[in-house]
Amino acid sequence: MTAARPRVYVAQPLFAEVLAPLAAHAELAVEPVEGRRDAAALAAGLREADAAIVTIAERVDAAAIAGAARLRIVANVGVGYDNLDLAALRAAGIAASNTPDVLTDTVADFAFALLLGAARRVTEAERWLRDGQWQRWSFDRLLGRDVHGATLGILGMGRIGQAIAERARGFRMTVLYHNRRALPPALEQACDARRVEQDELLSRADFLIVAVPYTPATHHLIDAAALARMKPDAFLINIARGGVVDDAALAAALAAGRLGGAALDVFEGEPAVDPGLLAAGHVVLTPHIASASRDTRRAMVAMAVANVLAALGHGPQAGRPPNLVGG
Ligand code: 8YV
Repeated sequence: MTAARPRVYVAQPLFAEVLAPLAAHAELAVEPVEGRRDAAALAAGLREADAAIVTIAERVDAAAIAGAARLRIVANVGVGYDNLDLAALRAAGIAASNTPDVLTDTVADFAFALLLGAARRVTEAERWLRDGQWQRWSFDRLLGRDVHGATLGILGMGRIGQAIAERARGFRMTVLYHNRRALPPALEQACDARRVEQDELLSRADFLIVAVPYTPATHHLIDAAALARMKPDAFLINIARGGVVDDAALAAALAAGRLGGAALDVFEGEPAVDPGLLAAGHVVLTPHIASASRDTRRAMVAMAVANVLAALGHGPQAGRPPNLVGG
């Protein structure tokens, strides 16, 4: 008698050709339609599964895995994994993995796209042009802020923060950062960045990029008090997670003219966006696409596939999924 093939639940219709290697070893149950799974749909998908691939759109908590007796691994497609309840997974003996490194450069590129877009008012200028408002040329219209030579503050100096610092060199920016721990001196020198306390970072940055993971400790790290410490013409860029920035406080600060502008790829309660942010001027808003390049999104799925294959006992890392998180 041959053993039943394991079943892999994939919570979103991810690139079929990248998922294909799984089919040699497992039955694939891929959700056919994109979208946010409600708790019942997710629990139903996980119940029969030996492994699962999920995205930020799925919240994998104790209720979601309550009936998942065979589940061995939840492979998250994303470097951030605040959508996974690691304690619940650990208690149930289920491993969890993420997709570090493959997206670092793509996300750092996008952080600069947001920074430049906000500083030079790119999206605002395009809206103005498309609205048919360009009737005559004017010397002082849509004046932006210079990026070259400005002071860049990076809050969170992990891999992505360091890749952002590397890019800032080309703009001859002064780079300050804050991280719980200082980088080793050689790395700090390579990044040409200097560690300062958080308050100094807030008060000195012309452009502040938020690049910390979302945890209970970083919830509303940028709140009304933090925003009040920033220069009145500074720009805030959030590529981390909604929830690290208090969006309502940011909207209020922008409405009161207490910041130069903002650029946000992530939002509290996304895909909903605070109406105050939608209404604010000098703001660039994008729908959580910092890692969304053609190659990187595929590489992220391939990494999740490798983690699942390893958890199911296949491939060079059989039994040792390479990107486990949560101890
Ligand atoms: C992904 C991200 O879009 O990696 C992350 O943490 O936020 C993004 O790269 C998201 O995780 C998709 O699931």
